[in-house]
Amino acid sequence: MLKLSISFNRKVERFSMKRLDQVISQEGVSAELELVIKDILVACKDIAYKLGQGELAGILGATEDENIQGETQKMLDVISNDLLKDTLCSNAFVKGVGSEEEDYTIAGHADGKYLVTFDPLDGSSNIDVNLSVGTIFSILEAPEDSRTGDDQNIFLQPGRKQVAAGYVLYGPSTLLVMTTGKGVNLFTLDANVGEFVLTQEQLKITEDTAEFAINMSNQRFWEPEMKEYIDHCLQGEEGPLGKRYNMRWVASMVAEVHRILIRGGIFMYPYDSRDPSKAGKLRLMYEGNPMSMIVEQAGGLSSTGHQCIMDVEPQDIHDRVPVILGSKNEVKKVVAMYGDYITKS
Ligand code: AHM
Ligand code: MG
Repeated sequence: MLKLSISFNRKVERFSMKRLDQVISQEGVSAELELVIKDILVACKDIAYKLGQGELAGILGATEDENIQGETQKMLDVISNDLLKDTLCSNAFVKGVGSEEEDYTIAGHADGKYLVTFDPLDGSSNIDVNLSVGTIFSILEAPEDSRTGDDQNIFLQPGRKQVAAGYVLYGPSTLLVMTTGKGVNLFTLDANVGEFVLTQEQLKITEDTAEFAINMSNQRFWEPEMKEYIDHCLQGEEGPLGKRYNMRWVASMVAEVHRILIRGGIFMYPYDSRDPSKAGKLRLMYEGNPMSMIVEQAGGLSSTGHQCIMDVEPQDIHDRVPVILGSKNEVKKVVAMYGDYITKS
């Protein structure tokens, strides 16, 4: 018993007890941006609480509505969206917001400096089965002399222009993973005091991996390059990649990216031919771009197969994008299959 308590105390001491605001100010982030990030997290703490209540609060299950992407909205999709939207639109530094659950962008304050896009509850097919879901956010600067935030054109900037990106993972612990362009830090919500506390600094994704994540049930709709890569993985030691692969699929991008940050891996939601008019399932401005910024800041790579995700020029707030991201050397192998684009990193 004594031994156990000693090692437990050591573990606690090892954690830096820095709070989120201390970390952000060390990164030289402006006071305005800090207030925007803090407001996102105020809403996320509320979402975490509501997810914890679940059936007790009568908020599981679907609504009768669909979002602009034709997906049925869950009650918690709508609640999470309202919390983020209402909190951010009353922040004086937010010019506008764009959300997976809103048809159009919404104006905040005319003089606001920042634009925020978010997926309020990603992986929401997991809600009713009590599995991990998350909130993803991306922050851009509003162009100077831009019109009000209900003009979506001011949002249409490539991911390279993001000034911050992050996600909150609602799992056994509530975690925040965030970057302001100075590496990636992991914070754990201490629910007793309602603060995110730094629990891991400067996350780095391992360069090599033997673990892939893809929805195999879509295999027949993939492009030949993706079919070939997965075929090589499945051949294991005897195949051209020369190693045995493991597979994971949580159906929650936040959970998949988090696993990759912690132990390496590759995540793919590639283009598929189910609906040829769509470039992929995932959305560029509030899924692909923020996750790419996090992954690249942690030393990984992200690609559509043909170009870096953050170089894609958006045409619409709800644009879709093929996503291949994770451990650098494995992403390079997939990209090499497509042949017409070699990553610079
Ligand atoms: P959502 O934003 O509607 O939840 O959809 C995005 C999610 C991702 O989190 C996940 O990677 C993917 O959809 C799972 O898709 P599938 O249903 O094909 O497993
Ligand atoms: Mg999503």
